[in-house]
Amino acid sequence: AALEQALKHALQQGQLSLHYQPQVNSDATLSLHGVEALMRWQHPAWGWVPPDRFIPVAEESGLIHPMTRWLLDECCRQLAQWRHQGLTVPRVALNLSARSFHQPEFAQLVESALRRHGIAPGDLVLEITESVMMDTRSVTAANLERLHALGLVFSLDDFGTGYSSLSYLHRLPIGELKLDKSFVQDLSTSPTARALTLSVMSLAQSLGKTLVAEGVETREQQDWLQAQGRPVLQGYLFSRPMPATALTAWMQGHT
Ligand code: G
Ligand code: G
Ligand code: NA
Repeated sequence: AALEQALKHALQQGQLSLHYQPQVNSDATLSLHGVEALMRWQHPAWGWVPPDRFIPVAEESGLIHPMTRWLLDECCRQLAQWRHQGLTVPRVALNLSARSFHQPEFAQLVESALRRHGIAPGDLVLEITESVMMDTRSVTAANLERLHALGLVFSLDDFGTGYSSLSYLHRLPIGELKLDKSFVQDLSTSPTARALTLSVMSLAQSLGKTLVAEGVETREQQDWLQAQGRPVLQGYLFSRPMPATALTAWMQGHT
């Protein structure tokens, strides 16, 4: 309850911010594919509170709804600002809670954030988990359909760790799979991790979906992944998540 009160206050007082982590293409220059927005909370007394602690509290209390409205608006505002500054950030991916899809007005919220900042639907990627895919509620299906029809891209996060029922991959409008970072981290030590990574890469390719490999920390992991295909790469090897202002400098140093 203390955390919930503090979080409510944090939202009102502007203690929440977004950090952005680059995602790079498997091309010669490792060109920028996009960035993932990750929520950060700096409490005046407690310091940084990790999202793994405050997101569950936000979900249980319903605070996730105003937080998600803020997240959508902030991502669109930042993307518009980068473009105004002449910075080529092709797209911003953001993490959504399954609960957002239970709100009948959710698709409209996304649409109005895009319109407010003049952002094209295809420039926003919505990262969702399998729990959204497995959700049989009609309100969830309606939101997914409406957002897909608008032109938003869905990315299936933590792929390989959940139920991985493959049937929804052709039933639902998923444009991208994000291979869970646990697989990448075990590549050098686990033949099973290598075999699973290969099958997910081949699955993505045959279904015509983008594959993002997360948690790439070493050159060996990068080289192995690129020897198998052309995944989008994300991880500390390229950059940690950073404030929007730092991305400008990172992009100058990167190219
Ligand atoms: O950034 P970090 O690795 O600490 O994030 C930990 C977890 O919190 C990740 O699983 C990530 O998906 C989740 N997370 C980070 N930012 C957001 C957000 O804006 N919304 C939601 N729903 N989850 C987030
Ligand atoms: O579950 P989700 O995919 O949203 O998790 C993203 C989280 O992973 C972010 O909080 C980010 O800080 C973290 N992350 C990003 N790159 C790396 C990495 O290379 N190694 C590790 N261990 N974590 C990473
Ligand atoms: Na994510």
